[in-house]
Amino acid sequence: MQNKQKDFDIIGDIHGCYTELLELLTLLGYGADGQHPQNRVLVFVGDLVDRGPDSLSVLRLVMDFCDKGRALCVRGNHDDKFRRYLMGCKVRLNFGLERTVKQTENIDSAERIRIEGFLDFLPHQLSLHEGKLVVSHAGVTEDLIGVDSRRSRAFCLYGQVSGLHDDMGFPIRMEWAHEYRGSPLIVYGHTPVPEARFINHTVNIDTGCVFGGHLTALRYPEMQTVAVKSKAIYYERMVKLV
Ligand SMILES: [Mn+2]
Repeated sequence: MQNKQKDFDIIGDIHGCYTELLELLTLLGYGADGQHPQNRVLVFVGDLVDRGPDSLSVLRLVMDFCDKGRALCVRGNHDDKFRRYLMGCKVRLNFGLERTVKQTENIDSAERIRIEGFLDFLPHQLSLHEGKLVVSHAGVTEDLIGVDSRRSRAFCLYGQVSGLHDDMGFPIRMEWAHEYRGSPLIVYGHTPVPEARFINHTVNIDTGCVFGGHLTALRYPEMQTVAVKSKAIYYERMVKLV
C-alpha cells in the first residue's frame, strides 16, 4: 500500500454481523472480491469477531481482502482475545467469545493456523495518507501516535479507562477525544454510540450493529458516513448507548 493512497472506506466494529457487512460493502460500491471501481481501499477498525451470528464468515472475508491488498485492519480487543484463545492461552469464554469459539469449532487446522497468523499480524494502529489519517480500535492520544509500546498497545485496544466501574461492573471510559488537539484525523470504534460521533479531529464509528444499531462506514477524505441498519439485536447490551 502506497502511503499516497488517500481514498479509504473505514468500517466500524462488525462483531460477526456478516449480512450487514455485505450490505454495507455493496452500498459503498465494492465487488464481491473487494475491488472498488475507483480503487478505494477498505480499513477495518477491528472487533471483527464475538457476540454476532457469523464471526467466521467475517474473518474469512476480511482475511481474503487483506491478502489481495484491498483492505487493511487494526486489532480490536475481541480479536486479540480470540487470538490468545487460538494460541492456547487460558481465557474466559465470555462477552461473546463463547459464540466465536462455537462458530469456529469445525474449521480444519490449516484454517485455524491461518486465522491465528492473521490476528497475530494485525497492527495496533495504522497511519495512512502520509500521516493525515490514523486508525486505531479504541482511539489514540496524540503522544501515542506511531508509538509501539506496551502503554500505546493497551490504549489502542481498550482506550482510556479510568479504573472506575459503573453500577453494572463495566469500566468507565474517559473521553480522550475531548482533549485531542492533534492534526491527524483519528478514526476508531470500540465504544458504541447511537450515530458516528465527531469530536475535535476524531470520529467514533462504532454504532453498535451487534446490539441492534447500525454498521457504519466513514468515507475518507469525503468525511461522509454510510450506515446500514442491523437486522436484529444479536446481543443484549446491559448499558445504555451514550
Ligand atoms: Mn472493542
